[in-house]
Amino acid sequence: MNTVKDLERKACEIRMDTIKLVYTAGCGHIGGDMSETEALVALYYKYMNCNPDRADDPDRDRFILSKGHSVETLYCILADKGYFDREELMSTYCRYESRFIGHPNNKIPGVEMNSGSLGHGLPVAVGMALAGKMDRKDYRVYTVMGDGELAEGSVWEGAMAAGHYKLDNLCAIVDRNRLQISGTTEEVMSQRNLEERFMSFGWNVLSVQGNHMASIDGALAVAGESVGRPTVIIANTVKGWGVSFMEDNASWHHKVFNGEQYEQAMAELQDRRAKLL
Ligand SMILES: Cc1ncc(C[n+]2csc(CCOP(=O)(O)OP(=O)(O)O)c2C)c(N)n1
Ligand SMILES: [Mg+2]
Repeated sequence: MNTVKDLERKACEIRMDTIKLVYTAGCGHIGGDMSETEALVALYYKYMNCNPDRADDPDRDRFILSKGHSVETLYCILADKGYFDREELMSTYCRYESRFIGHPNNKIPGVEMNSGSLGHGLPVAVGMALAGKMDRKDYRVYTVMGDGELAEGSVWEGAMAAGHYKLDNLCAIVDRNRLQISGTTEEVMSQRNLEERFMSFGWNVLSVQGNHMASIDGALAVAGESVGRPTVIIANTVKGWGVSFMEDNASWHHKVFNGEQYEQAMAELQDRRAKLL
């Protein structure tokens, strides 16, 4: 799956699966799921060397969803790729005794790290990338962080270490949707001069429209060419992207659809998908 149109179609299908999952389970972090979809789809369907038949392959590329609350998109992708049964996910997600809890669980094939407590994905990704260098392995490490998450001090320790060790096998993506749990990042903890801050730690910095597949695709290709510097892609996104009434609305950080909203969301995405055929 290499063309931008194929990836756009896949992103639309993953959004529909994610919405169905959240509606069926009655819980989930749907706003951040929608903003990160292009990045995760481009990674899993084009860039990452990973295979469900060899989920523990030492040479696999690694992905850490540092903003672990938006796990529904990741689970829908892993199910679609065959890491586990889609029906098990759909029927048990967030239910009592299910292995599919509401955040990434590393007992699930394909999940590298438990996350949900924000601020830990980048430091662990740095460790994995450094280990890859020390072991002379060719694998790459990717992580997706939220912009609210950047308020955690551990993110900046990780950023400093990645620059120091010249980890060009590391690519971090910031889901820059400008909202966090209870309002705008500007109100809660402003994130000004993000590009300059990463640059000052020795990173290769790319800033793109994060819900535009061709832009994310291009940035990931450029990240793969970086020599001697880790890459950060500031993905300027819209929280809730793809469903009109959810877009750029903080109240959809962690809200569940009623029946009417569910039907409308699915209808909008079906329309979009039809245009992509
Ligand atoms: C250490 C920590 N503090 C607080 C929370 C509660 N929390 C869950 S999601 C969230 C907002 C995250 O916002 P952002 O990183 O921007 O994610 P997105 O907008 O992509 O959903 C917060 C504060 C948490 N999970 N971990
Ligand atoms: Mg955010």
